[in-house]
Amino acid sequence: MKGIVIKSTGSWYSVLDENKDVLECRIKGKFRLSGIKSTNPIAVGDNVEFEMEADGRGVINTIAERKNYIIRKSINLSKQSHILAANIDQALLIVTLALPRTSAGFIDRFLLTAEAYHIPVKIIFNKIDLFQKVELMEELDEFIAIYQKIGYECYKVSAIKNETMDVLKKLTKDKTTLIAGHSGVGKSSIVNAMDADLQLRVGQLSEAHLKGKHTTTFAEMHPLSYGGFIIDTPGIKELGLVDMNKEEISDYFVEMRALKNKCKFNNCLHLNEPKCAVVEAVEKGEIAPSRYNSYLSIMNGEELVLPWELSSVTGKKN
Ligand SMILES: Nc1nc2c(ncn2[C@@H]2O[C@H](COP(=O)(O)OP(=O)(O)OP(=O)(O)O)[C@@H](O)[C@H]2O)c(=O)[nH]1
Ligand SMILES: [Mg+2]
Ligand SMILES: [Zn+2]
Repeated sequence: MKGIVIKSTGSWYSVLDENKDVLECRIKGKFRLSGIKSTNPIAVGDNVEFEMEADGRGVINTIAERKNYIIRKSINLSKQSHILAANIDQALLIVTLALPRTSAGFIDRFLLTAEAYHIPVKIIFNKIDLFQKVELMEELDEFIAIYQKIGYECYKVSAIKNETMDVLKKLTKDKTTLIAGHSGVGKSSIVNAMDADLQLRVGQLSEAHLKGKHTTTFAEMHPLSYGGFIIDTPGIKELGLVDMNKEEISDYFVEMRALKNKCKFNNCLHLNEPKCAVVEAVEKGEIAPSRYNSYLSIMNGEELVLPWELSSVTGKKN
């Protein structure tokens, strides 16, 4: 029998089979994945094969090859990673300029990582109901213009305005979508508003810290009533670092990559080199200063702070 893992609780996995029944399964023997040391061999999003046992529970015996996965790196010395989810088609990066305000630096770091692993990202600006003032809306539109100009689709939504959810339903239908973003930006609220059949826990914003509490604690995949799956990930809790060469970084800033061949030196790092097309574009206002600043801070080795690392490396059963 075949199915897809929609929840993992350590030793048991909930598997949605081809008849849309959810079965509890465990793993037979040991699964080892090449390349990574992981605390969990199977994650939500994994396509698996299993057999039913006499007690009505299943035993997973095969994991299909993954097209990608995200892992959360451990922060202790064990070097073990935790696979959060596999086989992701796209990410919706939920951000807001209301509380807790998302920084351009965070968005740019997320986009960089997603570009590196070829996961398409759409940016969702939530909580627009809080933007009554014209100045705030203008600020929001200026912010959005930066990302639209370089090719990222942006949408303005509010989890409490149902009419703004229609576009998200279209975007997510029949796809496996990772819902990403800081704690408290409204990921779970948006998912609940997109599909009335889902009722994820929504946290209260803690006024004292102006940061959300971490209401969602582990990744879980939710089948959408209109087709497709949503993976609601926890907000930032542990921080994962992405290893990337300095030479590579501008390849994942799409507007810089486009200018690469116009720099005088083909190994130009777009810092102080003469006749650098990227620096010229920044001076002419063609590249947004905030984007270039994010680039500089990453080049300066300032932490590439992301809640997880995306990976396109295939994990296989030995
Ligand atoms: N005014 C307003 N409040 C919102 C909106 N979306 C979410 N909220 C509120 O923001 C708070 C956090 O929402 P959640 O949906 O729990 O946020 P989350 O991103 O899932 O947070 P974590 O699970 O901790 O990562 C809750 O108090 C929501 O009611 C919105 O569009 N407008
Ligand atoms: Mg949540
Ligand atoms: Zn250059």
